[in-house]
Amino acid sequence: MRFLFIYPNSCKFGTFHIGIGILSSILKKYGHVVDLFDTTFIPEGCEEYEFEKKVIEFKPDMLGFSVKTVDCLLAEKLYDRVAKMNIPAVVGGHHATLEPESTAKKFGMVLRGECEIALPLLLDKFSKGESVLDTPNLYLKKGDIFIKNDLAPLFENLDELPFPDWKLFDKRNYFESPYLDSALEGSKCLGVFEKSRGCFFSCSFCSIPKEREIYEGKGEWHREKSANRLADEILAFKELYPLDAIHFIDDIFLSPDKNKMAEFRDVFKTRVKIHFTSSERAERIDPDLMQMFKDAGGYQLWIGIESGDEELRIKMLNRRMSDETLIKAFQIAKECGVKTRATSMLGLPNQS
Ligand code: B12
Repeated sequence: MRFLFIYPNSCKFGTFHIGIGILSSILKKYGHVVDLFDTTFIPEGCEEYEFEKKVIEFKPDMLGFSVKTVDCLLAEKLYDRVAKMNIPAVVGGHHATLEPESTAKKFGMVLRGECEIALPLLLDKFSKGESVLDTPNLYLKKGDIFIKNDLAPLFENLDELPFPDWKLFDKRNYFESPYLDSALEGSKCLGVFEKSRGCFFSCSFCSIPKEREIYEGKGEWHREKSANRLADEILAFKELYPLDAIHFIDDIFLSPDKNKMAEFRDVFKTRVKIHFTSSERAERIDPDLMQMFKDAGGYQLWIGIESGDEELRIKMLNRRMSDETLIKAFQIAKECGVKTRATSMLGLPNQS
């Protein structure tokens, strides 16, 4: 089958999309022909025209939109542009997971949640002309009713994921990545990787707690790759591009298990030897873990403050950390020689 992924990146922040990358590798393994329409480097206003051109050229049997809420309007415009061609479409990503009904109404098919299992199944059935109605994760409007299928279990062993299809994306995602701003000065080629999945905190502004709820009873939420599997992946990327900086997209980076973190340090020190940046929660930072982060090649750590108002942070944002905890976390990082970057939100309700 010819499958066209669409990444309607309205904010134009140019970084590799890991989800599409993994799904593309899986689909190619099953023999499908995959391409990508990524709006990241297309000037604003030209996306619809370029999309129509791409669809005419590639002739997909199915369109696969990856949609975050902010990108929903752009996704709809793109879809409308080619609607007359009657190509079936499936939508995945966080918006589709959280808003399946309105998404299915607009586009037809939705696959909720993690789709490493569901998407190849959908394509398999579709290409054989079989009914897709029993595909896990599927949400679909059929006449006046919605088909709402159960989710496949969470992909348990992240070591079994294929390496993402890095070549599917424009190489500017690596050589002009905005994450290079946080990397060691002089770095030229940055790759983004995931070490783990599944944040177990419940910040009120974040969509992950809702997704965790949807996955209740479907397997272990927090999962981690082994250090050697992760190193293999990074070194495979390095065979393709001259990688000299890494950003990990994990919501929580330091392993809950200190032995695992020690293993990560040893493997990264000996096999990978490339500096990296990532994010972490202030209350999870302790001197031992921070030292291991540094020794493994950790260059900069992003720590969420979100609001400098302790009461608002705790009561409104449900981030139960005191000013003291935050200050201590930054101090520990500094003592270990790790640079820090704070993330904060402006204009929260009731603020001047
Ligand atoms: C890395 C990251 C970024 C990076 C890179 C984004 C990217 N290219 O994917 C950057 C910094 C650019 C970024 C920016 C933003 N982000 Co962000 N980001 C993340 C983060 C931390 C990890 C995403 C990731 O790579 N996950 C791992 C991969 C494997 O998962 P995945 O991409 O979701 O893909 C899986 C499924 O979604 C699904 N799937 C995905 N695409 C498709 C397509 C099809 C056809 C199918 C069937 C399935 C499918 O299957 C995939 C494999 O299981 C998540 C939080 C999280 N833990 O997921 C937030 C998150 C996705 N971001 C979020 C937000 C809000 C934003 C911003 C709007 C922030 C802002 N204010 O500017 C922008 C939007 C930019 C944009 N257009 O993408 C929200 C989205 C919520 C929502 N309702 O849509 C999240 C969930 C964070 C949150 N806590 O709420 N982000």
